[in-house]
Amino acid sequence: MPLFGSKKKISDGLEKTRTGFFARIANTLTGSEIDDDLYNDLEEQLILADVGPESAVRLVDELRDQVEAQHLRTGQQALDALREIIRLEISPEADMDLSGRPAVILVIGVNGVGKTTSIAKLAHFYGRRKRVLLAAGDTFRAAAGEQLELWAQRAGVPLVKAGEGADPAAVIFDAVQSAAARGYDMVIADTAGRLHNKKGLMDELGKISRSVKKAAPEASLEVLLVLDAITGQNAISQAQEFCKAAGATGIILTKLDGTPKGGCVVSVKRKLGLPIRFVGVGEQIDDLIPFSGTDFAEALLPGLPAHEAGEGEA
Ligand SMILES: Nc1nc2c(ncn2[C@@H]2O[C@H](COP(=O)(O)OP(=O)(O)OP(=O)(O)O)[C@@H](O)[C@H]2O)c(=O)[nH]1
Ligand SMILES: [Mg+2]
Repeated sequence: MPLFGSKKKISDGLEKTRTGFFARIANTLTGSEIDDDLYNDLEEQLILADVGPESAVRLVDELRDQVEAQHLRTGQQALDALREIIRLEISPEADMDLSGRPAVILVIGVNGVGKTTSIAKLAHFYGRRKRVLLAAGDTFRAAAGEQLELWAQRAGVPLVKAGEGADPAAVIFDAVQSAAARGYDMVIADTAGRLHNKKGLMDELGKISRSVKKAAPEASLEVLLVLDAITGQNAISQAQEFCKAAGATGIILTKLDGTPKGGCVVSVKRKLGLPIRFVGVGEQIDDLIPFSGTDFAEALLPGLPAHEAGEGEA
């Protein structure tokens, strides 16, 4: 069955992952008897797909339990069970908090992971339904403001910007205050790239978060940490420190189109204790997908008809 809309976008964005390591996982399951060799192969392949060793062991243990408890006999049944295990593993427990007036989304992360591009995509995504204002909180890197200004124009969304070297907390304060006064629904704020071990820069993120509440007591705040899927498990290990220091509430996983090892999707939530909210699958303004556990589990390990259709392409 051909896929349409966002399902097609997910499937295309995950193409390298799906037709690479996860296709092998699906083939291993559907082509073998369920025995110890199969579980060992599966664990190895999950690790190769960058699911991470701990998650790989846990997924395989869980699968083994379910196969026994439910008396599953065929590889196809085991595949369906694994898809469901992955779905539960990655699904967010609740939606993002966008209840405030305005709803503020602060975007943070290390250098070059795709923060500014993701903000442009978020502006495009929310701008169709809400009144969105952007805040150019990266006052550190030369030309960062101009880069965001260009994206803001493309997304058709206004921008609050100050000169290079301005205090980012002040820029974001102004944006939130002006959004509240002018009836905007949402403020999406950029920040300069930083490493978690630079204490001064990490403290600055705390100051920015506090400035949001000061600017508008009715504001809600989501702090989305951007991770680059190409660096996969390494990015997740580094992010553990980052999350603690910066009070992140969710993850944007970018560049999933650029890696066959998209398995890190599976371990982000458990390892960081934070749900993935959006996934980047390209450099264009509409290459951002709101994260759904069901859709991603299905895209990684398609059910039988899509899988058979997919085999011809691989
Ligand atoms: N293929 C692909 N490229 C992406 C994606 N997201 C961002 N990029 C590219 O990654 C590069 C860096 O993106 P930026 O948005 O400037 O990253 P940043 O985190 O704001 O960088 P700094 O502000 O320098 O810290 C650009 O070339 C983007 O086009 C994605 O989902 N897929
Ligand atoms: Mg940037």
